[in-house]
Amino acid sequence: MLNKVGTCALRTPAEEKDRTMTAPLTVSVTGAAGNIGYALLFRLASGSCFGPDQPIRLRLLEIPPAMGALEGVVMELMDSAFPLVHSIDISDDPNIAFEGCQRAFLVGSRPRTANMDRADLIKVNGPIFTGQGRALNDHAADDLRVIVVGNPCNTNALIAMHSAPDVPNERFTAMTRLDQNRAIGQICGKLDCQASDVSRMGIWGNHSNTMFPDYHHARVNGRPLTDLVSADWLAGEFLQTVATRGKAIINARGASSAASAASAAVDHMALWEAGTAADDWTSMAVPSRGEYGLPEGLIYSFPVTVTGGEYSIVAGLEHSETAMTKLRATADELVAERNAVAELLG
Ligand code: NAX
Repeated sequence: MLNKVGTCALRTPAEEKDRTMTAPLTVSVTGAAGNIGYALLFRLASGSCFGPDQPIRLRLLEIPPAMGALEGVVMELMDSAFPLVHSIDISDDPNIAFEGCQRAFLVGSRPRTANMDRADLIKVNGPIFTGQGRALNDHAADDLRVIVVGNPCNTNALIAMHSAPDVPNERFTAMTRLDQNRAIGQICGKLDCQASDVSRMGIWGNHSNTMFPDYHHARVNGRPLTDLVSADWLAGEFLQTVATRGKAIINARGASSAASAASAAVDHMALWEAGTAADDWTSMAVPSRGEYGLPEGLIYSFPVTVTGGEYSIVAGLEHSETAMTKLRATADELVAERNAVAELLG
């Protein structure tokens, strides 16, 4: 059922004229009443992702028990009077929430509960992404771009991609930018530098503790990171901290990462839109085609550059045998996840 909650129209005539010059972008967010949704929606509405001149239409999806909470979130969005928010629609039907969708943030999924392992999580969440993939296939706009945040995000993106045969595969991506940002944060803490000093911090593989934050190619103010900190710290505490950061946040906060996850989703989509800086990369889990001798047909995180809204996997990087072993191990985990959902991949 479509529940049209509201359209903001708090503009001066001059603002209204400007607004009509840039067509609104239709942005769908699933799991919109959840923790990440609560942080993400206000960043999208304020222009952090698509820029200060880009109006948006928000189309928000939730499951029926969360529709009441979602109405509360929408009230707060309206109460924020964001000039860029053209309209807000909410629904519990993906066919409606993805109508005309140009940018999709697939955040909603079932959280892992006690006694549930990763394989169980994959099985309960898989069907959500077949349904949403089909709905995107049938109702989204031609210029659709998708980021999957809901875990296990790589494999959920793979399922959605397979369920949307009319959408080009490369439009389906999953989020590993949070892992990249976590790695950058650790480097800043160690070297007492700024995030903007760190470049080329690529994440490889699965968004799980098998992913590999590739410190060998990272730079700080143009210098190799490996020249600035010890190999022991990089191979030990650094990798361990990045891999277990989500758990550390749950232990400290009593709740999982939300604002940082929303911020990473904004970074992912904003860079896909605006492009990466000349000498920098961003990490995105994207369809693999056998790059670096890794298996084809996974949603695998690589460092990418982006120009004109198109991303390209960074080619020609050299990896040590130890690093290659890690790249293959995280690919093996993704292959196992793919095998576990084989019946959903048509
Ligand atoms: P919450 O449980 O707070 O919110 C999830 C929301 O999704 C709920 O409101 C729920 O009603 C909704 N939902 C469930 N099934 C749905 C469906 N079929 N359609 C639409 N909505 C549905 O979780 P939150 O903290 O917001 O996390 C969301 C997801 O992000 C989880 O799967 C989580 O594991 C994942 N994460 C992914 C990260 C990444 O880096 N890729 C990091 C952060 C986070 O752990």
